[in-house]
Amino acid sequence: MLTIYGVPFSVHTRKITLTAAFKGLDYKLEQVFPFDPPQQWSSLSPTGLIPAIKDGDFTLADSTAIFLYLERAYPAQPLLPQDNRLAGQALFLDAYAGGTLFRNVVHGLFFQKVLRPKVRGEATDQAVVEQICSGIRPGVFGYLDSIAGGDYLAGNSLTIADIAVVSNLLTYSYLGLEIETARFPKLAAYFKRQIASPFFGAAIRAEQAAVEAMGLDRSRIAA
Ligand SMILES: N[C@@H](CCC(=O)N[C@@H](CS)C(=O)NCC(=O)O)C(=O)O
Repeated sequence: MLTIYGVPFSVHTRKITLTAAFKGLDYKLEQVFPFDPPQQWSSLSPTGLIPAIKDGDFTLADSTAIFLYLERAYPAQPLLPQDNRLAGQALFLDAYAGGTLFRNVVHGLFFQKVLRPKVRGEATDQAVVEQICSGIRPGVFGYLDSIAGGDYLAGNSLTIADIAVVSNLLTYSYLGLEIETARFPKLAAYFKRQIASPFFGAAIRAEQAAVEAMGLDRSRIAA
């Protein structure tokens, strides 16, 4: 059985639990908080970050490396399009989700609104929240809005691009923050459609207990 190490509300762990679920893989999620890792964690994850996996005697870290491994090891139910150009676009959007949407927007907001008050016992720095929301977020959401007109982000079926972007937007929503319909109409509608789908709906229900235990806000997610 595949073991995935991480926490359910982590953007990158969710990318892998969703990939495994889409492929119908039998997996268990073993809880690892990157701020309080188990002994020998660095042998599984050299960066110290989550997620990592164990598949038989094989271990691997980094959500994109893990995704590409799973895509090749379990090719049924593909999440990368056959078409070379669409596959390239899907991988670009996965990189954009991890390198720009997460790194520049969601990570900082999660750190300020959840990790500082709930884990570190420090106050949220509202100036940083404001700078991310008003200074950085509009450009990132604006780009995503410009490409979010269809049912899916790369081609005509669900790909890793949708999983990576929706995973970020879910964690963003758990911060009690909105994707404003008037400002980002296509992105807001795309996200609403995705989370209403049976696939994402099941994932949202599966993580509900962990999300509530962390004191996150589910009010923007109608599961
Ligand atoms: N490139 C890595 C990024 C993973 C990552 O940033 N994970 C976050 C949780 S979503 C983490 O471990 N954060 C802890 C930290 O920043 O120390 C991947 O795709 O797996």
